[in-house]
Amino acid sequence: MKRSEFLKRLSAWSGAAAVTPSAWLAACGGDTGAGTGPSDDGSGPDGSPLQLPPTLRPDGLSLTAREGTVSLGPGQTSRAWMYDDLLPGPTLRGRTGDGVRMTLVNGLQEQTVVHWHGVDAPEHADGHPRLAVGPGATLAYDFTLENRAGTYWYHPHPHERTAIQTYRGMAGFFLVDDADSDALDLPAGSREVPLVLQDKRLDGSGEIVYAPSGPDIMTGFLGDVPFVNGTPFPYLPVDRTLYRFRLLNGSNARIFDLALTTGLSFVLIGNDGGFLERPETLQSILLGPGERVDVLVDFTGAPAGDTVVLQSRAFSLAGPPSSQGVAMDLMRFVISSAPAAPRALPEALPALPASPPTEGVPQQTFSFTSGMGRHRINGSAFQMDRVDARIPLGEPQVWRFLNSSPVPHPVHLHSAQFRVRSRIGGRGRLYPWEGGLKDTVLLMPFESVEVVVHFVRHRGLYLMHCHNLEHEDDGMMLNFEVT
Ligand SMILES: [Cu+2]
Repeated sequence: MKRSEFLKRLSAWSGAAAVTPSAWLAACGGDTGAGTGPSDDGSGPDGSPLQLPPTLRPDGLSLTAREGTVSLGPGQTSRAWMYDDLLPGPTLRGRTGDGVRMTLVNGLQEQTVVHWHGVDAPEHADGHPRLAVGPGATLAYDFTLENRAGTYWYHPHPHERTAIQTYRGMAGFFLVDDADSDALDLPAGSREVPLVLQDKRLDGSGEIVYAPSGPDIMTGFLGDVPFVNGTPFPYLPVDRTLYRFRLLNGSNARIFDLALTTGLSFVLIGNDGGFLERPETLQSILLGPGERVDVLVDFTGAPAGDTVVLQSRAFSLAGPPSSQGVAMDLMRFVISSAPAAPRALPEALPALPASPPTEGVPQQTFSFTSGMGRHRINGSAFQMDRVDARIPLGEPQVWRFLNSSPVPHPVHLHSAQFRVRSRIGGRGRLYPWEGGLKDTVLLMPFESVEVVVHFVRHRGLYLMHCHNLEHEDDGMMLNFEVT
């Protein structure tokens, strides 16, 4: 297909109310008349296969941040900022107790730093923006992996440049295993698939654009095109058996209400901080920026040749008009005709760490406001050297997050996982994916949540911020010190 033709189709697609597979396939030059399953001539599905980054042990590795060229679909390339020239970056995978020894090499034209999101890193290795290094410099990370098995990730965290660097492609998974996860004997190898969900805007020449307007900063920068592992609407051939998907919302601002077509459900087994108390079968999961879920999907009963679509369902949201909540088709699972052995679902999951006592513990309140287009916590914008909250090491506290605004705020804490205790206002309840341990909790407009925090490992300066990255860069972030 000629470049001009691609662009014409792409612009037609970007204006559509809902993002549909046929629209993407048309933009990519696929046959618009074709379905989303395998082609009649047996040459395979239309569009791009799901990309799977290599899995590496985070021990003695260097990670180079730089601009490169990436394929966004058949015949279409774009410039991106990436780790090791990959979008998403390499999947890091270690075990609890392992040493993490990584060197960040900054090949960008601006400063950067890596934050290991959800990982309990010591202060010097947490990726605070004051630790960012300039072009050509390197930054060494050396710490012990203390988290339980779970789905963590990594992304940049430089001052006021987190949004653009993450959006342009810098993000990857950081998976942790331990004896508990080994004992579960979950689907592995090609049947354990990390999926990072993102959205992007492409300009008239097919390049990824990042140029937020005032209204974009109010809502967060929303893309027209959903990407899974760096490709729009990819397909993954699957056998008729059980799969494990590690789902990460790596978008700047987009919230996904995930569901599967053809009546299939998710069996939720984990979230931000590892396994939940028990498996739970769900028809949909609402995932805000920064949040993760670990789910099993059983394709055993699916007819050979069938296509199952991972969708984000439409949802309505009060507040300023935007494309937040628009329906999107994210990717396809194409069911193989080869026989596969069925596998049982786990009946039980590893025990959660004991909860700290919360009776009579100190409380702190943090109010997230978005007045006049400025995003603030307790009325203040982030300042690098100001400490806004202190908490003694080992002391449990109840922290209350108030969203006093008409836009969602996914609130993220560095240093340690917390437990979500209650939600009032808005949806007024907690959801199964908000049990267990969390590092990011979604506050829809005018909701308040209470969380129990308990920092037991590391003293030092850490961050609390909104994980809507435009809000974060606008100053919706603060320093807290574990003393
Ligand atoms: Cu926010």
